[in-house]
Amino acid sequence: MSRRFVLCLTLLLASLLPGAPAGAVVGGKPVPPGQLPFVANVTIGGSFGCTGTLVAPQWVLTAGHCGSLTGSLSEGLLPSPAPLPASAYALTLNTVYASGQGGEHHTVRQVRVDTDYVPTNGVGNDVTLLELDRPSQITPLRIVAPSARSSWLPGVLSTVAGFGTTAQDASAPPPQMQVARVPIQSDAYCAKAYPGGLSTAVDDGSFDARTMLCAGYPQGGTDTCQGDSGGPLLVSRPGGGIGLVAATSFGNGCAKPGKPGVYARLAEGPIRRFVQSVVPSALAPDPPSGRSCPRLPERLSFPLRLARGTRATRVRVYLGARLLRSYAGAGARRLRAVGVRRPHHSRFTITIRVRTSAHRTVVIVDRYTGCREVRTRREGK
Ligand code: 4AZ
Repeated sequence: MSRRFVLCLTLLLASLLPGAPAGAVVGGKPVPPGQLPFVANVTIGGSFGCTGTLVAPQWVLTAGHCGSLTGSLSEGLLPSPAPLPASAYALTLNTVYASGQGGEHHTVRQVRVDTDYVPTNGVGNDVTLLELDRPSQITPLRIVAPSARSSWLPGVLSTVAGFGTTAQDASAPPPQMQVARVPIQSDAYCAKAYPGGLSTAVDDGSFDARTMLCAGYPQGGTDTCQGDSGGPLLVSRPGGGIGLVAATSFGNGCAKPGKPGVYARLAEGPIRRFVQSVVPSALAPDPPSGRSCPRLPERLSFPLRLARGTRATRVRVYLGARLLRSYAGAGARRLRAVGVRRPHHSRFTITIRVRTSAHRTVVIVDRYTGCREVRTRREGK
């Protein structure tokens, strides 16, 4: 479906009808064997270090401070894109056990730290891509498409996982990968929690919404912790399945009240562009292409771009005459399009009814899959 169509639908949105209002990990639980096979246990210099995610057959994404030769501001060091030697790494996929038992073992061929992982960006741009010695047999987990933005808005309950410690003062990580669920918080909340300057050692670090998001309960209790760095923050995708949205980055301690975990924002902004430049296949396409349309009468939908916080459940949409003709044929006379959002669902189902002298045409548009289907029925039978 054309972008212009979506744009026009959105721009020509004539009325918004107000509808119904509208621990690795601390506080988590062990991941059952066989689950989250794409989560990597990354060891650096032979000792437990970081977590990562397989984002392409031969690439694991981890934190910038897990790849930078010069370390991070949070350690009182100066971040830089100068990488640690590839030979320092070993990593394991497809096992929940820290021992690596039963897993797929890899060495690393190349280390690519985000080119903007520099002191002027504070603790931001905290991403490294590790090229593996050979392609993995595991299905990678890709970074979600920007059009799926509704899946990582504040309030969404995300899933975090990693091989890190289950308490802030733990001396060693647990024997099994941990998983927990934490709500994504608003940028304003995150900025208030991390108002500081450049160094987390001094003042908690400062939140930069361009390259970070944060997640956690206001009362604390559940969080990522030391060794989880680089590991995934996952959400359910609107089209089904799970997607990678962010990577564990830093925090003031672990699971403290008012100190949410901070995550590198992968799915949009500067970090997305960095990943695109090195491993384009790590990004889910926007919208997914090459899929055939679901069979009618399945309901299709697409997300309308509405101002944040809008709680509309019904929108009325008008199309210009030219677009109308292009969708419904030369005889199209009248059009009504109504989008309906079910409560707590982020997507709108758009159904467009067109009357011609002899036909009633229903156009169903799905922004997410790029599908467009037209059904025409003769009036009067
Ligand atoms: C770390 O040191 C670390 N509570 C990771 C995440 C958090 C704190 C520390 C967030 O790897």
